[in-house]
Amino acid sequence: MAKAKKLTKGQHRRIKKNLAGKLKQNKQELWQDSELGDAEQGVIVSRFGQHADVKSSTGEIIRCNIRRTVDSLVCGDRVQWRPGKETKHSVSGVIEAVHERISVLSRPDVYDGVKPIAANIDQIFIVSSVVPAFNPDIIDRYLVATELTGIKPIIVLNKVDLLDDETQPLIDQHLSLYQAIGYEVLKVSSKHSQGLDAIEQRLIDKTSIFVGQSGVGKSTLVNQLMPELDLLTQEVSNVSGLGQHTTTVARLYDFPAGGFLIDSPGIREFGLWHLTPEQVDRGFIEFQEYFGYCKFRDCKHQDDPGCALQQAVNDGHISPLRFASYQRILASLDSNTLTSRFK
Ligand SMILES: Nc1nc2c(ncn2[C@@H]2O[C@H](COP(=O)(O)OP(=O)(O)OP(=O)(O)O)[C@@H](O)[C@H]2O)c(=O)[nH]1
Ligand SMILES: [Mg+2]
Ligand SMILES: [Zn+2]
Repeated sequence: MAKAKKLTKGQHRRIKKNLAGKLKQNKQELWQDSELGDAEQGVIVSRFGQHADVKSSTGEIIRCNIRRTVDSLVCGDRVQWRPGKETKHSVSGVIEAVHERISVLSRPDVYDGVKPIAANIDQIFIVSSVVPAFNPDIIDRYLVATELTGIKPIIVLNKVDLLDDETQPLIDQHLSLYQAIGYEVLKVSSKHSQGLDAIEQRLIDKTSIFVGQSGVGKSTLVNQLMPELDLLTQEVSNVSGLGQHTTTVARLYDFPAGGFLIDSPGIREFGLWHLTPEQVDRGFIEFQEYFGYCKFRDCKHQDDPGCALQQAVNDGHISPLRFASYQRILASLDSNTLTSRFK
């Protein structure tokens, strides 16, 4: 059998673009004005490619096409949509417009630039756990993102049942740091239904999202909170030691006691390449009172003489762990060759 020739990245992109163009054309032909009912309001439950599921004001979930004029649409968006008088290829309506967002959580993507993940969120539960690995850098990166968007972060340590004498003190040290600077930290085990009340209480009447690495147990937590959903979960791989990216698309669920909960796909890294150093500065809340007091106005806060931040670390006011994490984030902005794509 002839060996299939590998496509170059450029060819892939062109094919994807052509296909997208064709899909758009088809979609335009799909619905005439006379085939659609009156405009209604709804919320996006999930978005996938050219389609999205909308929850109507009566609670029904309707699969819709997306009008070409709608250029950005994610889970949590409030929309105006129109029902089709009949269903075509399992699509029963069209999304016509998106209402202004009160908040949006975004992350940069190598191919697509800055991508929104979810909209109109009140709080982000940053889920971590000892398996696959406790990763405070990812927590810090999410904290920067939330400080810039005004969305409230809550740090969750899941799988406390797996902590042992070696891991517990290290993780406790990190978590108490977050508590000391004013963040809320919840320790839970979804496996043993431990500590879930605290999450439940905070979900009521809010729109919340669970984020974090793949395999930390986001979907397991959702299942514990809403057993009727029975979401797919998967063990962390024995081979790679990593999560298996089981959840593939963000999806919004009604929380029975009021509010919405979004389960999101796990990430490997949370890039902040799209931010300026000044924005990263704003993301470290306990550093704020020291900015502006360095000896040199253009202090890079590395090993510059007279650095007020470094002094605060020496005096025990800023944790060396957080300071090191801050410097790693700043370094990652510099070393990123893709930055130009996001300008
Ligand atoms: N021991 C223990 N295992 C847990 C706990 N919570 C979840 N797990 C296990 O962790 C694994 C991963 O859980 P998932 O819920 O699929 O993780 P996820 O964060 O949704 O992963 P992605 O969808 O890939 O992002 C599963 O095998 C769960 O059974 C816990 O509290 N304790
Ligand atoms: Mg999941
Ligand atoms: Zn400085």
